[in-house]
Amino acid sequence: MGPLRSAVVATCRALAPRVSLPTADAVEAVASRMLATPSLVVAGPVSSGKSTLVNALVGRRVAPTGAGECTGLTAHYVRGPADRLDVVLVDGTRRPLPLAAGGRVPAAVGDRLGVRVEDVDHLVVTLTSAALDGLTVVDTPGTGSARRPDGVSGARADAALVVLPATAHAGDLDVLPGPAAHGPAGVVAVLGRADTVSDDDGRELAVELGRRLGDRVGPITPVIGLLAETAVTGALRAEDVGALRVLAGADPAVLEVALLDAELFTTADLPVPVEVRVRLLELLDLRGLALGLALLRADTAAGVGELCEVLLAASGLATLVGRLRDEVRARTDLHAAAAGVRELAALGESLVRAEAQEATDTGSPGRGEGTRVADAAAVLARREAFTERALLAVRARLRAGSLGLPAELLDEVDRLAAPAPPDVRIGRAGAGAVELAGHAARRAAWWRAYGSWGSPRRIADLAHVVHRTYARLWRELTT
Ligand SMILES: Nc1nc2c(ncn2[C@@H]2O[C@H](COP(=O)(O)OP(=O)(O)OP(=O)(O)O)[C@@H](O)[C@H]2O)c(=O)[nH]1
Ligand SMILES: [Mg+2]
Repeated sequence: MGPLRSAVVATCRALAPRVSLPTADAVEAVASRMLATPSLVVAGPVSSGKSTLVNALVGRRVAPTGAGECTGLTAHYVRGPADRLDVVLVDGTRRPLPLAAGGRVPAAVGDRLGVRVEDVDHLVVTLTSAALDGLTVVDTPGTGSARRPDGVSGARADAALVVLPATAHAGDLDVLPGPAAHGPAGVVAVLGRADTVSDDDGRELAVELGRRLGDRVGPITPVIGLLAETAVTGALRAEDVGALRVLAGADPAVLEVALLDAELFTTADLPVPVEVRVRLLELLDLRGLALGLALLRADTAAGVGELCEVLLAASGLATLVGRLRDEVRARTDLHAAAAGVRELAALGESLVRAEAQEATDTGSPGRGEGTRVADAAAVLARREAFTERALLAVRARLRAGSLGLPAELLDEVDRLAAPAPPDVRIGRAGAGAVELAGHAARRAAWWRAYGSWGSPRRIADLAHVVHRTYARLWRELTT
């Protein structure tokens, strides 16, 4: 757990013995949420490739994937001592259910348990997979799916991975769970199934998609979830590579045409049985096939390991995991702690109101615990590191275009809020500490002045946050 969440927990622990039991319970609940493993919700339109990416991220082919609406229930993938599946019903009870063949989540969970699907709230899939260490991954039904339960958009999440098709539009982002409401931080967006939408690596398309979505989700990177899943889950077998090797030796003219289309590939005159071709398509699709054939033509001795390396490199999974680590894990402490502070503040406020009402009704003064909770929240919120959170909120508002700041200042705030080392954030990459400190001090002074020129309140607030961030960086660089 990071330092900010620790601070929130410490405050809660100090507060609990000094308030009434029900309030202590509410305060404890805030603390226990700080201790929870951060969760990443994977969201996006139907069939965008969410579950396939979930499998790649957890390193196992466990989430059901397929054409058409496939994921009907939200599923939480968590780390545990043994593989198991639990069905959590709407009434909160949990029922264990065996995983299906190959360790996959079975279809028609409701039928198997003898309950109606409406009575199922979500699934909890516990896996021994080390990839889930410190991160719970939540797969959701596609947005716009008739089967998507109402609860999904309200799901608690520390971060979201949005998997979008090339045809996505801004409306597809409205249904984002949790963090989207707080702006781009904590949201990583990708163009899924990038192999099916373009012949190149999909980068240009992703940039164009980002432009169309109007910056609400930050940069969009292309991923080929299918190739990542095949490469990391051990799905590819030696006989698959053997079949590819046979294909690699087939008539190049026939192959060239066959690789244009899945149906052509299964019907073409090729020296490999049709059912094997179907399996290869499921594992690799046309792009993966082309990559595999190119590898085996260049190196006939290449095996499963070499092919998986090629597939993984083409999939973009490493870039995605890197972004998730940077943007999500680095921010998690801040987001979760800021949420905790907000919860404490809201609790304090509602207690203050209730006590005031009670005082009017009964004439007796309240216990004053509302003020105690609210004060504790305020002390936490003033802590230095929470300015970072404020900075992210400012950046989110700027990106939404509601402040009308000149472009170069917008860029400056954007850079300052990025999860990067101080020299990059200050805009002097590679500079020494003395130069950096000097620049931070100048920008701190500039922003303070900018905020006090009788500027409107919203600009003054923003300038204050930027000023404090520079001041803190300056202090870090000079001590
Ligand atoms: N070619 C290709 N196919 C993919 C890729 N990712 C997923 N698919 C296929 O696309 C179909 C849908 O993938 P899923 O992962 O089930 O998509 P989803 O977003 O979870 O779908 P829903 O749960 O129904 O909303 C499946 O047939 C996958 O095999 C990819 O990167 N490339
Ligand atoms: Mg799915």
